[in-house]
Amino acid sequence: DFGERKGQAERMLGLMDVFLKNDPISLQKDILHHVEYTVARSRFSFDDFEAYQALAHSVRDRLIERWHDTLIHFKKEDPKRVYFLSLEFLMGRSLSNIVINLGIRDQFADALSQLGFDFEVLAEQEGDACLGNGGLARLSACQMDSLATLDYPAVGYGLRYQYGLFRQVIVDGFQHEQPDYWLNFGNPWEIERVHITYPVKFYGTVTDEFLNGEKCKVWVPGEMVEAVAYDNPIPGYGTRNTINLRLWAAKPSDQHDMESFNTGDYVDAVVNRQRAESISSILYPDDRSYQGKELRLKQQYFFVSASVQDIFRRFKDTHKKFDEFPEKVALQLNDTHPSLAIAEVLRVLLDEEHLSWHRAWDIICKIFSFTTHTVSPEGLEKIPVDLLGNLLPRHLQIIYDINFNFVEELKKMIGLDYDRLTRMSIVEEGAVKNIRMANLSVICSHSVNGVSRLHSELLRTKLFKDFYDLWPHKFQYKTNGVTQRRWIVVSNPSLCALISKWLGTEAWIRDIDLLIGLRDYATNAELHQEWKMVKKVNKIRLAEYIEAMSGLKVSLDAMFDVQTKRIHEYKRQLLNILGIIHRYDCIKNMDKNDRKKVVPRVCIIGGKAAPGYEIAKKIIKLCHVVAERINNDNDIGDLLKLVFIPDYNVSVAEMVIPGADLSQHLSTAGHEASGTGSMKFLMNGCLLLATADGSTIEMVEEIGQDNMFLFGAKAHEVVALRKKGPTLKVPLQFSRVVRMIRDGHFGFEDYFKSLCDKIEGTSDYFLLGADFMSYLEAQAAADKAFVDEERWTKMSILSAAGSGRFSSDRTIQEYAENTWDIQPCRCPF
Ligand code: Z2T
Repeated sequence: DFGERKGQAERMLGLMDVFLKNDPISLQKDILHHVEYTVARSRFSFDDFEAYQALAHSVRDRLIERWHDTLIHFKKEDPKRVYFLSLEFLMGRSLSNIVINLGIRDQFADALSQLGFDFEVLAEQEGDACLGNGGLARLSACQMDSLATLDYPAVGYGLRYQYGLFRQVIVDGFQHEQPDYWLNFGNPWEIERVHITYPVKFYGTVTDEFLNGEKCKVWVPGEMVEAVAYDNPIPGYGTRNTINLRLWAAKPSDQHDMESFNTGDYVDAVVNRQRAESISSILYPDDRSYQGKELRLKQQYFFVSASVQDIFRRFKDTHKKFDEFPEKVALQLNDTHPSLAIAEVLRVLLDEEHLSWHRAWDIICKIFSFTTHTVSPEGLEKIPVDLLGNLLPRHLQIIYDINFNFVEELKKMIGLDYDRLTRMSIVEEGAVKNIRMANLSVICSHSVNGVSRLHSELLRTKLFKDFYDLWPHKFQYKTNGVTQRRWIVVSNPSLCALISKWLGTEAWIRDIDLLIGLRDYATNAELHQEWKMVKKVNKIRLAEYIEAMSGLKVSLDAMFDVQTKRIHEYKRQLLNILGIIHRYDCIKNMDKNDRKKVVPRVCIIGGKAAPGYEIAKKIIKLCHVVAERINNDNDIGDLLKLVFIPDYNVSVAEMVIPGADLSQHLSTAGHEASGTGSMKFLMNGCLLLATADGSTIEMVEEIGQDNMFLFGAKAHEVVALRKKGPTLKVPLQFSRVVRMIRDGHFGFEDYFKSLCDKIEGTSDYFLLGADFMSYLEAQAAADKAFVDEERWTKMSILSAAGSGRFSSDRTIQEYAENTWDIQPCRCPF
């Protein structure tokens, strides 16, 4: 009876405060309440971790209020939504980010200090959520923050891995991988939705059947797994909007493998059921190689199928006609990893909603947009046809149908150019037949985005040239960005305060264009003083971390020179190490007087190597043996130090980046699709030493060539240089440092032989030799600038002032306007 329930609802409201209060007493009461009733500890004895848990739950309560209000508001308004599909989200810690976005950080800090706790100390109790590999995954996290802040009606979908990216431990200079069982200590930021579940089917056969006289396909699956939703509210800054990141976990389904219960052993059957959970158990740690593993394909389909069912359910709640689908739904594919969604949506429209191919295809062409993150053809994902046909027989048929129609159309347009038809086909013929997921994504999306201008150019002229010639209108780019909330406000509070003071407003936290206002003070002596102080504070924090971690004391007067990112040959950490050996060698050969002119450096390298990537692992070992030699050479002292920071992740980055003077981005031009680390350093007033690659090209345009240390061959020159190959002269300095490694100067010469072979002679694919002199010159220029403190500080201010374009707010606005066609939908306060 509605009348009665309404009466009850009113009574319930009367029992609750409309919203939780944020005054110091209420906050303290709430925290203590959670200590006693959630964490179940005595109010009189709880440690920092338990205090963190209670604090997190108090924050979570406030987060949930806004999240509910936002979801109700979206439901009422029913705007077109964007569904952001990504297999990886690298969230890091959440507490500080959430309280800052909710605007209640200081209130909580006050309440805690009255309870005798320090907010920062408790915030460090939180473990990182590492549900991703690197740039691509952190980009998803930054974009969620911007989607919420800009009030866009968005939903993120992903997988709730039980094991995140491995923890990197270094033993004797070698990388070892340890499992990251991150849920061990509970996760206060997720909301388990036991009733939001969908069945996901695998294997089986497809039969032809007749339904109302119409022929249709029926997929009889061989296995069924349940997807359970875990919701992660993502609050915007300066808005009530709090959007949802829904991550799926696999659970055994009641219908899973029914047979074994009737035929076999009951206990075995139950144990067998449990295997279903393995689908969402582990994140694959290779950031760009695809090994055609069945479990990975299962993960992809599992998350796609659950998300698509969820999207259809939401649509059908309020709509009857599928022709309205494109007016309400935009599906964003973060790389090809979720591209099975194309076949899945088609399958649902055809086999379950019984639309004609024509109508279903028309919908597909309007709803999907695809962003690719790679430059190399080898980086494009392929799935063996046998694997796909066995796991998802109906989807393979659908992909064949898409391809058949596409190739027929193509023939009409380009004639019988078989080479081109072969290149453009979704199916790759060969010893093993493969499905090319990138071709599928390009053919079925209305928009294909690159992640920087150069990247897009390379897509148009190389990777997807055939497609560009056919559909030039599809190809666009949205240069990546990062969120200033995480990368300045959370991670560099002193810089944040300084910027707000000089701009006279905190508005830049939502409106990054205001940052340019700092330019007016680029030579202001007072700002210079304060700017240097901020850097010093952050260098102290980093130096303390280094000492705690490795026992190494570093000088604060030295230039902190940082290269942190996944270890890859194309990112050329090896070039950095060779440069360091060269520097060491030079200092060794100097007399006392010359040594006085040397700019002291602390070189910091960090990053994980994919577990199976031998060369990358050797680079890590090389870094350690070189560090061992240099750091223990008393003759060198503070003039040069080399530190490898283990287990580089989001929270380590939050500490390292603000403390860097110089950061290095050394990818061979044309290989880094965008790069986002550089943007975080730039925002923090750190100078860049970089090649003209990915987004750095656009950074030069923003801050000017004079404020960066650019070096190396340009993308168009790289091709020509490679052709020269064996005739290329490499500088003596280069041969000399490589020889030092070969001759066992640092030990392990047998182990490093293959590494040296990779960069000498014709096999120097990434052109370390060709770029070496130019690299050393850029390094010398950086040294020169560093001794001129005033000039350096000015460059630093201009770097931060010019970083506005690299906010993910700008990226997301461009996507919303030019790709997804969605409008903000702001929840009233
Ligand atoms: C990744 O992080 C990136 C590209 C990939 O290609 C895979 C992964 Cl895991 C398949 C990076 C790019 O290397 C980097 O240039 C870019 O900034 C980042 O994605 C975000 O677009």
